[in-house]
Amino acid sequence: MGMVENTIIKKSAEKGVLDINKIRKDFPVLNREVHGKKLVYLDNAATTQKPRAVIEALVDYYSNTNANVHRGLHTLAEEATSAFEETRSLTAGFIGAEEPAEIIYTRNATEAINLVAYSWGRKNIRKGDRIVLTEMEHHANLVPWIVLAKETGAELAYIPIDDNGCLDLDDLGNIITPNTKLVAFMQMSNVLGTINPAGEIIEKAHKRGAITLVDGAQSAPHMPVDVKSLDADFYAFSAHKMLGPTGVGFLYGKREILDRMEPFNTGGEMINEVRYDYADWNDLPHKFEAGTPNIADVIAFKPALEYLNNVGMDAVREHERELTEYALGKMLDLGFVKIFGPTDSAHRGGAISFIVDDIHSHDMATMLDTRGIAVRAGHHCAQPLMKRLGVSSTTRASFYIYNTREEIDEFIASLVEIRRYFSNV
Ligand code: 7TS
Repeated sequence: MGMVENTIIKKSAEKGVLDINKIRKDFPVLNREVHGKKLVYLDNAATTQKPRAVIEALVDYYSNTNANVHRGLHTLAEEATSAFEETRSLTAGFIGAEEPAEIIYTRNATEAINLVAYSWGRKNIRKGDRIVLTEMEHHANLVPWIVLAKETGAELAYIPIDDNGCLDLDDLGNIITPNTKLVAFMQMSNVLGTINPAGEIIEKAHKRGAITLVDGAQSAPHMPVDVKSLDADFYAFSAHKMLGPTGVGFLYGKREILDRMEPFNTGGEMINEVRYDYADWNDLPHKFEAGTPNIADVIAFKPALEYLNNVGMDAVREHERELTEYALGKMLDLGFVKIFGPTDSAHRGGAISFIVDDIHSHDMATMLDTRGIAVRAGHHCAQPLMKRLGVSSTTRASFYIYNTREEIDEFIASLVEIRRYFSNV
């Protein structure tokens, strides 16, 4: 990573892939206490914490640059524009896009998926067409298609999950029918942790002539991703789940598809020529970026990507795999924890959904919080999946590069105490 010295990856003789103590020093929030206890942040699937470099980039931008992009000819505007576009190039490289213009800035992964549903979907999906999703989708990759299907008269079909929380692909050839226009699915589940075989699904979809959209909100932050070798047509993800600021998301799309699409929002910045009765569109990526974008947060995402590149996504994945294996082993050993999703760390990421006896997930999360442990409880924006699993909610612990085995030990000890507390009441 150019000038950034790579001291984060440990030498192979040492235990663990990453020098976690060094990493933890880069995240100011990890020093704080919650209810008098040291924070144990296990809600990374919701959003991750930010390294100092990201926080400083925000302050630096507003302190020293702050100008609108792509329109000014003064020094500040030129600096802002070039930093804004540098993030785009780095993002393109991070996911293996052919060129930066294939990366569209959005507010989040949700907006990226909606962009496809509106701009591509409303032009290409007709009555009788099929949209294939999976039973494990987040509402972000579900509701836009439910709305589109309702508007157009298209039908929705779902790739089922098996009892292990993995996609059952046995019947994929029949689910992706010749009238299927779109196959949209998550690469990694925010609830089950499952890593789906994206390449295989994309290949099957393409054989039927369907377009594919990969919801990478949980995968891009946690494993190496290469959209070109996947051959994904669209790929959506969010900066805030990968060390970056909130308010920035990305839609990757193949140029030949994006070029044929109509804009999503219209107004300034996205036009080529406007007359009182006419408008045509700017080139990619600006065609899809109407109005003043989230300049500061885009610029502050660059150090987040540099941080991940410096650690290396293979090392990120391996650290989380080890941590997940450790946590799953300990949780299963307790004998009273029901885990949803695969228990083999090779096929899953670090989001672990669970329930303990009949303790409500909200009670569990509240009790963990009193011990300084942050987890999420609820339906995790996957209500149909909850129904499929036969529960109304789960508690979820999810890991990232700064989490340690000691934190998992504290989490496990807390589960034991909380269960004892509730069974005594
Ligand atoms: N897709 C998946 C798989 C997600 O996990 C999320 C957010 C989104 C899309 C939407 O991302 P956004 O940045 O547009 O909001 N998932 C979660 C979660 O699991 N807990 O909080 C947010």
